Amino acid sequence: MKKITFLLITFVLSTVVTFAQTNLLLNGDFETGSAGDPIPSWGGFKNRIANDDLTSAKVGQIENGDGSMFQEFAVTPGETYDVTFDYRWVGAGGAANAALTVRIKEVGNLANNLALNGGNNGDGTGYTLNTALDTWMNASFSFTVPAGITNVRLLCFKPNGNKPLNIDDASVTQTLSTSDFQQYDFQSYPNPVKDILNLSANSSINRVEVYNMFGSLVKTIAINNSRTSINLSDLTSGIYILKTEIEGNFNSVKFIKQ
Ligand SMILES: [Ca+2]
Repeated sequence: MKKITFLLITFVLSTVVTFAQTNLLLNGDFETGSAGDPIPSWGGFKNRIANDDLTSAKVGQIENGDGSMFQEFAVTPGETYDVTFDYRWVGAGGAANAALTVRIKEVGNLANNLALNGGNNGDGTGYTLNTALDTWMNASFSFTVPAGITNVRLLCFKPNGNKPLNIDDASVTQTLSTSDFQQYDFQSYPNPVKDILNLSANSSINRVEVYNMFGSLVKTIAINNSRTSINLSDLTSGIYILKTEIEGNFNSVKFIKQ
C-alpha cells in the first residue's frame, strides 16, 4: 500500500499540466453581433454574422463570391501559435467553387506572408481548406513568429466565383513549450509543502500563480528574484498547481499542500 502511495505521489509531482490557453481572437465564436450585421471585432469585406442552417449556431459568414474576414493580434517573436477554426462551405450558395486561402500576415507589411507549417498554397505561405460542401470541418495549423514581428493578421480570403463560407469557433493560442523552461533550471521544494515553498532558478523568476484543482487562481505572488521563499500557510490542504513565469516563459507543476 505504501509503495502504491509513493508511486502515485511521484506521478503527481512529475506531471506537467497544460492550461487552457487564452484565445487571442476577439469574438472567435461569433456570438457577439446580430445575424445580418458586419462581424464585431473582425475586419474584411462582404462578411456578416449568420445563423448556420445546419447547426442553428451563430457563425461568421463570408458571402457568395469574393469576400474576406481578418483580425489582428499581438504576438511574441520566436513563439509558436496554434490556429484552429471550424468551417463549412454553403452548398446552396450560388457560385461554383469552394476555395479559400488562410494566411498569417505581418501587420504594417501585409505583403509579408509568414510561412505556415503544412502550408499547401503553392508558394508555401498559405493554408487551403477542404472543398466538401455542407459539411462542418475543422482546420488547424501553427506558425512561428520571425524576429522583429509583434503584430500579425489572420486573413481568410476567397476570390470571386466561390460559394459562401461559414466559420465558427476560431481561436489562436500560444503553444506551451516546456523545453524553453528547462534552460532556467527551475526548482520548487519541498513537496509536499507545509508552509514555506522555496523557489530557485538561474534567471529572475517574474511571478508565480497558484491554482486549485478546479483551475481557479487562488494566489498570485510577484517575485522578481532568482531565489525566494513563499508562504503558503493560508492554503487549505490539497493538491495545487504552481504556474511560474520566467522571461515570458511558463511552467506548471502540481504540488501537495499538507
Ligand atoms: Ca458560434
